[in-house]
Amino acid sequence: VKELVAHVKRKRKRGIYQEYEEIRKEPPSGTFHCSKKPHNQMKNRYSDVLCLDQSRVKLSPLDDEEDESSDYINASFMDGYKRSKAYIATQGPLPKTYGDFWRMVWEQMVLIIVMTTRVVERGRVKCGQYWPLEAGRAQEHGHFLVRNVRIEMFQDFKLSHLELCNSETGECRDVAHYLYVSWPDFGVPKSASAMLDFRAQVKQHQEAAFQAIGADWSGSPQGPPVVVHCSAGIGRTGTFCTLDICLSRLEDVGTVDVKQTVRRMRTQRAFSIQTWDQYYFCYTAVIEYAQRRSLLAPVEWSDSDLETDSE
Ligand code: PTR
Ligand code: PTR
Repeated sequence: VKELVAHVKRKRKRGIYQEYEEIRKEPPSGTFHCSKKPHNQMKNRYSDVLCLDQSRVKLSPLDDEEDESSDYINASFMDGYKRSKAYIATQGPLPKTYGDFWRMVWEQMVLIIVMTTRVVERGRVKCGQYWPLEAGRAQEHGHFLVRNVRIEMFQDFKLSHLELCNSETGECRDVAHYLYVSWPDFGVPKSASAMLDFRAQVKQHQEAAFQAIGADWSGSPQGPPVVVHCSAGIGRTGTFCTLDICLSRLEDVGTVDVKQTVRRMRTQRAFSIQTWDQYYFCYTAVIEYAQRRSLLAPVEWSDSDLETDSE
């Protein structure tokens, strides 16, 4: 971590900006054929945010369906720290993809959904209301019934305990829905503190949930992926997952590599991390975390460290 601080100080904001620009210039490492199929275009929230064929999440094709693209959803598997397919990064569901979204959650045995956008921001719709907002309410999507059992309010997030029932099989499962509300509409949080608390809460929940289903959490934990989404599923989603990966590695072996983490992530979910300040935030959040855990003495930042356009 000390090296990380030295790296940030040496490069200053501008150097980190250049590091991000390098990553951004690299061409996507794969094709987007499936996302571009005429049948599928309307299933993408943004025409310029497509998913790579190699890592896309495939839905089981619907039986009585003339639509040969019924296996498509704009969602990508992403590896975590020492864990393949730790996350599914996806866009905020559209009304016409609510059924597909819940089908994916069911098929992939998802237990936790992390949402890092609000439904409406600055008067613009960023994501559909694909789950029942109030406790006691239910919504039907295809052959799934989603019921909001109970809500817990926290300062920066809201946890809805959902019950997902499959009317074809009669089975029901509990799914936790974490809605993070404190991400500013533009840019990134000034302090990472709220985000770090949020991540800790999700992680704790995940460990408990995995234990409950008998997954081996120690060593190289396996278990169902966590669904993470924002509006497009690349900016804030990529930032959250990068931070989660970097902190897991820091906890395990005491090192961090933001650049490689983001480059690797981009081979699974193209365009992950959308702005350079999201990228810079990953660095400062790791440093804040290390200080909190007393892995690092308080860092003295001089103004010149934080200048954007010094040479
Ligand atoms: N996609 C935009 C661009 O390429 O310029 C940048 C952008 C990034 C837009 C993030 C919006 C973003 O976040 P939000 O979902 O909060 O509007
Ligand atoms: N076409 C959109 C834009 O350029 O604004 C794509 C986009 C939207 C990209 C939102 C990123 C966005 O942010 P996030 O992934 O955090 O929802």
